Amino acid sequence: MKPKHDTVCVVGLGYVGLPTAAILASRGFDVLGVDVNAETVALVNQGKVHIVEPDLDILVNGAVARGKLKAATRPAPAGAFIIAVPTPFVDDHKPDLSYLKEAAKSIAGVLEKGDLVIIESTLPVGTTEALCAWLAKARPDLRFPHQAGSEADVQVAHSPERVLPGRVLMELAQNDRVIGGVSPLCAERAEGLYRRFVNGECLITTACTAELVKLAENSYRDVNIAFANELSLVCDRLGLNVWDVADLANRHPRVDILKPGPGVGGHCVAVDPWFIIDSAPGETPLMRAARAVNDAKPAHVAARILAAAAEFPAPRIACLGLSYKADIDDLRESPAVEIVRILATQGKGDILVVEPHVRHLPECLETLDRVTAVDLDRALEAADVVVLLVDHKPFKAVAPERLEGKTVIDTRGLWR
Ligand code: SAJ
Repeated sequence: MKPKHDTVCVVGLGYVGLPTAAILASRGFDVLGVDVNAETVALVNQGKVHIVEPDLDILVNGAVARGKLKAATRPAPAGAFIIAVPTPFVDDHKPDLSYLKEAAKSIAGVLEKGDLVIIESTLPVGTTEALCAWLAKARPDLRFPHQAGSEADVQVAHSPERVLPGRVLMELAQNDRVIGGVSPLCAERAEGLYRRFVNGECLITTACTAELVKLAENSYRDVNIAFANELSLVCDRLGLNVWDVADLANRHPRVDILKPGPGVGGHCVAVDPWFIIDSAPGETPLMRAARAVNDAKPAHVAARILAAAAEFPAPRIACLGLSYKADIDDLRESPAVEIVRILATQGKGDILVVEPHVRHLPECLETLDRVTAVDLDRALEAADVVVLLVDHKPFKAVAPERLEGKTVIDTRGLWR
């Protein structure tokens, strides 16, 4: 066994925690990955992965085979703890910190003087200090940095993950890291750990600033996508092609309009603005409006499809793609799923869904009898209306002749 400072316990083996655990193991740390899901733990211990991410399977397999990565459902003593659990919101858009509280509870019992705790989960401002207070309550025998500053026994920092699904391993190493310490010493300790695998710059700040930086990044993207989506509504109203408008406007040296689409999905860009809005409701009309524009887009697209389908007595509508963005298998909060659901519950005819990255329709669609999963050839052959919902690679290759005579609604500008 290595000295304790070379052991890391990663709590949460999702699309951030598992790659982080595997990279740490590949850089010589002894890593214990912890997850509440016993199936995930069993898979990782067999050297397998439960998420689709390029090269992750090879890295995990190698780390497990060399005995550098193990998984368990409970944490064990380690020099550093990295928390990467979900922080979603509850129904009224309030942050749900229950997974983080559970993670804190689970590590509190094994914490020792000299340890380092880092949260990578996205957090409302003030949560890293709140975590210090939860840990201090559970462990009155230890001093924490929100009270003891540099005299603390345990150092606590926030270093938000910023990796893009589909490019996680590359971005984990190459992206710059924002590291916010509850005290300067906390940040210094955390930086020492990240330096072992980050080739980008480590940017040191306070925990609260790091929290808002991460939220600002995803909110910035949400607001800018909302602008593109609003422009697409304007173009629909005026009978213009939004991609032509955006492309030409983007030839201006200081304009960079993002891509309009069927809406904003995934668990990050559509969620994080709410953490800012919740903490400063009176100051955030723009972010709130952006959320409303992006959330309304699937219903707008569905209405367009329903109007097009109404031209046919028994329309066959091919819907290409279900994931929340291109070339991944993640259906979480996907606008494409919502659009298919609206078509199946409000329209008529058959809906033929093509999603090359998943084996089964999600439960919310599987139970609807007018929805069938088919392959691309069958959908294109049968369809009266072809709707492009996700710009997956195989859809890019569709020859224009195959769309001739059909009504085409391209929400991603792939076939223009
Ligand atoms: N989208 C558009 N138009 C665009 C760009 C995206 O409609 O021009 C849509 C996508 O189709 C998708 C949604 O927005 O439905 C979000 O996709 P995304 O690629 O913008 O972002 P995510 O959610 O996959 O990952 C984001 C990233 N954040 C930023 O780019 C600022 C990533 O770096 C973060 O690590 C991740 O959130 C996270 O975990 O917070």
